[in-house]
Amino acid sequence: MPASIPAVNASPAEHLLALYRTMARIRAFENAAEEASRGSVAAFGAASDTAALVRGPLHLSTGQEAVAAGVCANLARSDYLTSTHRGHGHTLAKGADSAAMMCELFGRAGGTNKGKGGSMHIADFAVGMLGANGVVAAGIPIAVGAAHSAKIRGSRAVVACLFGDGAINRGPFVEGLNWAKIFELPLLFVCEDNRYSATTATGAMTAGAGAAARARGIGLPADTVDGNDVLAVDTAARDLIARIRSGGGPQFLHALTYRVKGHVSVDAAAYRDQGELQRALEGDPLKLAGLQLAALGVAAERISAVDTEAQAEIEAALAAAHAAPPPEPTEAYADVQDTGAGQWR
Ligand SMILES: Cc1ncc(C[n+]2csc(CCOP(=O)(O)OP(=O)(O)O)c2C)c(N)n1
Ligand SMILES: [Mg+2]
Repeated sequence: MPASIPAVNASPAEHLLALYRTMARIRAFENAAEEASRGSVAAFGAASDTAALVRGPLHLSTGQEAVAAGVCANLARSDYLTSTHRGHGHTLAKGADSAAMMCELFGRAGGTNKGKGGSMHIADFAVGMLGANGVVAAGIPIAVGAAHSAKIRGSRAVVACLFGDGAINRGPFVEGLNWAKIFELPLLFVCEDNRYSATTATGAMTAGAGAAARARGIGLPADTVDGNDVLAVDTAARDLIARIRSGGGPQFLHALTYRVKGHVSVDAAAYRDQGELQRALEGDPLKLAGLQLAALGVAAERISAVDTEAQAEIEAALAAAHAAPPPEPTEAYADVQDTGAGQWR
C-alpha cells in the first residue's frame, strides 16, 4: 500500500494527517513539474540546451487534491484506478513512485513508462494504476473492462474510475455506466467536477440535473460530495467502496471541486471571472484540512513538518530526474504497440 494510506486503526487526527500528506505530496509534485516545464512552449520542438526539462504544457490538478487523496485512501494496491489527462494526483495517491513519475515527465529512462509516455500516459501497473489518458472519457471503458475482468476472475479487486465533468457529455460515459450496471461490476465511478472543460464552464453545456442524476437514471446509486473536503471525500468513498465489496454493484460519486489553474500550465484562464477564482481559493483543500487538523488538536509544527517532508521528497524526485539518462535509441520500439509496420524500422 502507498505509504500515505491511513492505517486502519489510526486516530482521527492521524487519519486526517495521512490524507493531508497525500495532498501535500501532490501539490509539491505539481508545483515542481510546472516549474520544470517553464519555457516549454518557446522551446517546443527545438533541440536546444535551453529547452525546458519537461516538454509541453501540463494539465495540473492544483486545488483538486482532496479527490485523489480521499478516493485512493480507500483502495488497496491490488485495486485498480483509471485516470484522465489531469492524472498526476491520482497516480501519486494510488502509490506510484514520485521519482519515477518525475523521470517520466522529463522523458528519462527511469520513468514509469521508461520515458516514452510523458504526463498524459503515465501508467504503473505494479500499483494498479492503469493509465492516464489524453482522450476525454477514454478511461471509462478501460475501467469497465478491468472491473469485468476482476468479476470473471472472482477477485475482490475494486476499480475506481476518475473522470472530469466534461467526460459526462461523451458517449463512453453512458456506455460504460450501462455495461457496469448490467453486469453489476465492482466499480466506483468518480466524477471530479472542477467546473471547467478546457476553456468552457461545463454547466453551460450540460443538460439536465448533472452527473449524479444521470448516473441514477442508469440505476447507479449516486452521492454528491464537497470535493475540496478530503474527509468528506474519504468518508463517502469508504462507504461506497464497502458497498461495492459486499456485492452492491457499481456506485457513483460526484465530487465538486474547482480547477484553480488554467486548462494547461500555459493557459492564463483569462476567460474566467477573477472573483470566482478568489472565492475558490478560500476553499483550498489543504487550507481546509489544516483547519480541521488544528481543530483536532494537531500542532502547527506537525503540519508544517509534513509540508517539509513532501517538499524534500519532490526535490529528491527532481534530482533523480535530472540525473537519469534519456532512453537508449535502441529501445525506441520496445514496450510500445507492435503495429506490424516493420518498414518503419
Ligand atoms: C475525445 C476528446 N475530445 C476533446 C478533447 C480535447 N480536450 C482535452 S481536455 C478537454 C476538457 C475535458 O474536461 P473535463 O473532462 O472536465 O476534464 P478537466 O480538463 O476539467 O480535468 C477537452 C475538450 C480530447 N482530449 N478528447
Ligand atoms: Mg472539468
